[in-house]
Amino acid sequence: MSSHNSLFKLVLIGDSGVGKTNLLTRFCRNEFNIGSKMTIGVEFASKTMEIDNKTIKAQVWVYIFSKTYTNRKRKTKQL
Ligand SMILES: Nc1nc2c(ncn2[C@@H]2O[C@H](COP(=O)(O)OP(=O)(O)OP(=O)(O)O)[C@@H](O)[C@H]2O)c(=O)[nH]1
Ligand SMILES: [Mg+2]
Repeated sequence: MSSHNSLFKLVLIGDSGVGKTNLLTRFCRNEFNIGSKMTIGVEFASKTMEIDNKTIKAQVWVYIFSKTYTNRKRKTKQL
């Protein structure tokens, strides 16, 4: 038997440095890292919640949308 009633798969797509990884860690682990490194490849995490007596599982995937290492470097300089 499945451990959950519903499974949602979420995909976060966006330019480098916009905050995808921190959105994932905040949602799944309630963590924020001001000095997070650029993600290489794909990231994945999941979270299980009880809503209206149902077990809901969310799987979150992070993909890098563009080639923009430059964007990340530009944003880092602005901080
Ligand atoms: N102040 C502030 N900084 C944030 C927020 N979200 C992310 N950051 C910072 O912005 C930078 C980039 O965040 P990441 O979550 O690593 O961004 P990313 O989209 O995963 O970047 P890539 O892995 O390069 O694609 C990091 O220094 C974070 O600490 C936010 O909500 N507020
Ligand atoms: Mg990232």
